[in-house]
Amino acid sequence: MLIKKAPDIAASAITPKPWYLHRREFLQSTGLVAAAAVAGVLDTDDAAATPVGEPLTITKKLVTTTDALTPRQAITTYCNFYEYGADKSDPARNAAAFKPRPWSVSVEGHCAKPGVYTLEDVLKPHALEERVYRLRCVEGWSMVIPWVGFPLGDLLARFQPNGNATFVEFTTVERPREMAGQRQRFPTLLPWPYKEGLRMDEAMHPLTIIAVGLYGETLLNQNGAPLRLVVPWKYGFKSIKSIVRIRFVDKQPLNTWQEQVPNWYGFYANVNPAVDQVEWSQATERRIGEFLRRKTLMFNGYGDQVASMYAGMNLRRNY
Ligand SMILES: Nc1nc2c(c(=O)[nH]1)N[C@H]1C(S)=C(S)[C@@H](COP(=O)(O)O)O[C@H]1N2
Ligand SMILES: [Mo]
Repeated sequence: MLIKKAPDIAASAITPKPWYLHRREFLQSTGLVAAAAVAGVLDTDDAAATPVGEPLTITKKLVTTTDALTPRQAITTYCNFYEYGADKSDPARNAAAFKPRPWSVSVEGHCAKPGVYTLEDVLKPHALEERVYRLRCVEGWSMVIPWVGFPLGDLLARFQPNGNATFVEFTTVERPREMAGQRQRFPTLLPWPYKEGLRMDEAMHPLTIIAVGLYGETLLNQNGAPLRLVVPWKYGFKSIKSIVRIRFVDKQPLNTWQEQVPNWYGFYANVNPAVDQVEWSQATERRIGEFLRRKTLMFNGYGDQVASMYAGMNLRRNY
C-alpha cells in the first residue's frame, strides 16, 4: 500500500507516542491523511511515497542501547543496497517493482539437511523478537533500529551443519530485471550476486539475527525483503540483504566488498575505531538525525558479548 502525499496536515496530528506497534489500528481508525503524518512523511517528496509493511506479531524484546531510535523514515529512505543503485536514495526509489514473494532459500554444503526451503518453511518455527540494535556503516554514519527477527543460529541448527562447516556463506538474489543496479556490472558497480560470510561461531552467536522486519512491520524491499542478516558488532556491509542461498563451507568465503576493494575491506569487518578504512576514518560516526559526531565504540559497543570470540586474534590485521 502506498501512502499518498498529504501536504496539508497540521504538525499537531503527529502522535508523539511510540506509534509503530499500533500503526495498523491507527491507520484504520484515522484514515490515510493522519497515517501519512504518523509515518512522518511530511518532510520530503521521497518519504511521502514510502510504502507500509505488513504488521508482525512480536513475542519478546531485546533493547541493547539507551540511545534514541532512528526514525523509520530514515531507515526506509537512506539505504545502502547497490542492487538498486549506489546512491542512498536509489533503493527507496527503485525497489518498488521487486517481488519478495514467493521466495525460497537454497541451503547447501556441509550439513545433514540441505535443500530448497520456501520462505514459509524457513520462518515457521521461529518466534519473532524485536531487537533494538545500533548499526554502523563503514562510511561513518550509524542508526539505532528496532529490527524484527530471530537468531540466525536457531535457523542454522535446523539444517544440522557438520564438523566441516567452519564458515557460512550468504548470497543475495540476482534479478537484474527487477534490480536496476544489477544491470550495471563490475567495474561500474559490483560483481553480482552480492555475497557475505561469517565464521561459524559468529553465525551462531545469539546477537546475530535474521531480520524479517523493522518498526513492527515486514521489511520493505529497500531494507532487504523478505529476509536479511543483521550483525550489530560488524560494519553494515556484513548485514546482507534479500538472501537466497546459505552455504556451509570449510574455508573462509570471499565477501563482495573484499573482492571488489581488498585493501579497503576485510572479512571480519568488526567495528574498530582504531583501524581506519582507506577512505574514511572509523574513529567517529554521525548518528543519522544528530548533528555532532560521536565516538565509535570497539565492536560497536557489543564487546562484552562478542570480544571473547576474537581472543588472541590480531584485529588490525584481521579487519
Ligand atoms: N545485497 C546487499 N546487501 C547489503 C548491501 C548491498 O549493497 N547489497 N549494503 C550493505 C551496507 S554497506 C549496509 S550499511 C547495510 C545497510 O542496510 P540498511 O539500508 O537497511 O540500513 O546493508 C548491507 N547489505
Ligand atoms: Mo555500509
